[in-house]
Amino acid sequence: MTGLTVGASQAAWAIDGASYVTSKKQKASFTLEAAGKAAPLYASASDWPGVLRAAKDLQADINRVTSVTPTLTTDKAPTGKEVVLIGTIGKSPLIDQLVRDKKLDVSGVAGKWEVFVEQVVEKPMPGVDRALVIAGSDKRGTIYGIYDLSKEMGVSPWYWWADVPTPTQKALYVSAGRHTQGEPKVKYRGIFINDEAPALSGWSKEKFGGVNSKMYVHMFELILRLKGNYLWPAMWGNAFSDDDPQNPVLADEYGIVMGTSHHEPLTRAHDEWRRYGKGPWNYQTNPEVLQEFWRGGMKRMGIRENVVTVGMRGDGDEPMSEGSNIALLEKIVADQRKIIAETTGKPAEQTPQMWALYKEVQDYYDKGMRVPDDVTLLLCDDNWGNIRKLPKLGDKPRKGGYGIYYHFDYVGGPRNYKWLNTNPLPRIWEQMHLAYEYGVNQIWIVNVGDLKPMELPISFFLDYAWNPDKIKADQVAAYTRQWAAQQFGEKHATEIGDILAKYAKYNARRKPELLDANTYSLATGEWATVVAEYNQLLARAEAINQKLPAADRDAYFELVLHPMLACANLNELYYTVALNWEAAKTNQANTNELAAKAKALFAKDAEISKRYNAIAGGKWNHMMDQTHIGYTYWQQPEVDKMPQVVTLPAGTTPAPVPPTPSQPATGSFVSIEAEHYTQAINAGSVTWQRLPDLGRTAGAVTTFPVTAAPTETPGGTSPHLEYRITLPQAGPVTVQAYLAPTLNFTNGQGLRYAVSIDDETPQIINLHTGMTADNGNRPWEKAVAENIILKTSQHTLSKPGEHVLKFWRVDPAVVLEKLVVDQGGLKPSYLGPPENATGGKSK
Ligand code: REL
Repeated sequence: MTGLTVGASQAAWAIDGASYVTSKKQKASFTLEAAGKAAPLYASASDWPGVLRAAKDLQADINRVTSVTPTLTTDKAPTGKEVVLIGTIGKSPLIDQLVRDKKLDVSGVAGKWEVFVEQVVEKPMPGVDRALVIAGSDKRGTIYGIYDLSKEMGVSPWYWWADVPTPTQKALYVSAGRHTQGEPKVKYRGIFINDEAPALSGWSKEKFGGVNSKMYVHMFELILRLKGNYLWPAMWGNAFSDDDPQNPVLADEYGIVMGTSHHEPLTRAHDEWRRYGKGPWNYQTNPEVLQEFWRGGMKRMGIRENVVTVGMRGDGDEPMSEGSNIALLEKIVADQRKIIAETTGKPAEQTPQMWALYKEVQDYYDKGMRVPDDVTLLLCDDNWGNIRKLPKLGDKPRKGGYGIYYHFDYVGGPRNYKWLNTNPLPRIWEQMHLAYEYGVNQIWIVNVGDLKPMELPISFFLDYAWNPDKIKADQVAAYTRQWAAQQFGEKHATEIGDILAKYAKYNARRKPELLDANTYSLATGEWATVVAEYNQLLARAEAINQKLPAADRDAYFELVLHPMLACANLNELYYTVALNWEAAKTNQANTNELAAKAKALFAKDAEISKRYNAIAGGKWNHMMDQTHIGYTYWQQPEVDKMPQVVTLPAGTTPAPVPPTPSQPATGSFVSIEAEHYTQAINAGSVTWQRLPDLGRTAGAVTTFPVTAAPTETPGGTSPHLEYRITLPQAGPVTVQAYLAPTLNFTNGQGLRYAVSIDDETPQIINLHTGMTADNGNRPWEKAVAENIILKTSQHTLSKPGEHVLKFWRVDPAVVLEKLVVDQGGLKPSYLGPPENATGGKSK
């Protein structure tokens, strides 16, 4: 990297300010390294082992950037012109002395949760001219301070997990002054490694001999570099504390708060019950054995940091039996808390706990089940990234507060999605913004599958959790660009950012596991367009690959090129199968050629996965072992299966190949992207807000604040959007509204909007009529599979020509993506017709 400011191009999130690390000396800046000499590092031996360990990472990181390794001492404070002093307030005598001497300003730091400050201090003590002090309010505060410096120096948090090379510098300076990011807004911010077979399990077994501490230390380090603090470990045949006793010890030493998943109470992995459990997993019939089992978990936990799961589901994450009732469940929690109190020797409320309202457990809550106030209520999404429930505004605050359990990966209905990233950041932003605004700030945890290839959404989730106020709806693209810059430098950051955003957007139209030849419409040319879009992305990704230095290529393949290759190929495969079927209907001459092409694309898919597994000298072997072709129901196929193609028998008289169809751009319908409104009418505090790039085709529109009361009687000057449209005839029309699959998170009557044309009375439409987020509920399954809620209303036009379509706000959090007004003749398609009007505004 050639820029003068190291961090400006490297910092993960520097939109609001330049980096404090530069490669050029500035007035009163601190010299971390120059002319082959690095400032010595010091941390007190009495500090947390996790701080001392992270200080060693800083030592290694400085070497990564400058090829110079600074000394690191922990016994006597270093002397010299310039030194780096690292320590935790209350644990490092040296830091405490600096505070007493009023050399270090710890206002807003001391006594807080996970706060760090980095300050250049003149004459901190005799014999030292200037120090860079990295101080933390607590263990993780100091560790985050260390890793923040590393990140600003240009070391990506993903340097190991995605092989991101570190740009080298001749010198490193830290600008004068005080640098801090304050307290995180969300207390526990973490990931859940889940559904980890075959990919992560196979990889970890080959590289580390199992899902053990040799692997986990890399994960702990990554989480801390991303300023996360919380982990639910892998549990598919894996049991974190039982498999390797070093796992929990090292997690605690590193500074990771451990948990177990929503259905694994009192720190006991599900697989431990399979290994050691006696009798049924049933509290009614087997309470003593279960209590003993759980007691063992709590004893093993000791004083290590944990958020303890309470409650109970059926064995293996199944619903409890019909007969289970709320009284029994409340008793289970009460008994679990007795065990917690007994084993910790402290009142139960002094141990952080959470109760997850996952699937049917939420029904228990809705029917009145309660847990003590200090237990965090972990609210959940529907496993498809749509939040099911949020606290009611104005409810009495709970001591344990609320959390969210979110998914980037899932095993279950209507279909597993475990392969590649299908989670566009704008929607994650919108849903987690909603959660935050409704007061969910105790726990944010996300199911990330095998961890790879979810690098970008993981970074975003944890960065956003740190401070949701810092990333606005219209800054999500800038975040992605900045992330791309962190991994690959400034030069191609805009292009790479856009490619990353687009590929997740396209994949979210329909998860790859749900794709088949019938997904998109052949007749309208939709299939051809979708494939062309993927192929354009791939061409852009390939072009950048050619321009990148060889050292960047592994990281680039893992993060950018592989998903592009794989998804473009997969879509082309199904498209080719669709063409083959169509050709076979009329014995077209190209039928067999298309069948052969489809087979070649299927073979290429396996090649692409193989290439991933071989990247970086085989470092990620097995990470791309996940099957993804040939699903017939929710569960994955054992092996990828070639979709059926038709070949014409020899001797068939071939028919000519007809021209490729395309959708007519005009007709007796109008299709408008929601963000292309003519006019937005705001009222009071309620304003219309664009959500750029959210949705299947363009961006979306919603109203803010998301906590504002409903507009019960829309009309007149109440908040609405106007779209000027022109239609050739008078008479009946259907208005189709394409809406993001937001759920009825208020658990009220359902979210509503209203729609009218010209001076009609607005018709109120409920998004959630007949929809509950349950497997087997058809409207919900359709909405998540198609990633859209499509609602229609009937209207009558009094005259041909120009009209004003009005989309009225009723409830908050309704996210509109697209409107289609149809007078008849609209051909069916998956995404709806492409835009053919702009609502009267020039595009
Ligand atoms: O995605 C989920 O939340 C659940 O399906 C998992 O937590 C579940 O426990 C599964 O991995 C196996 O038990």
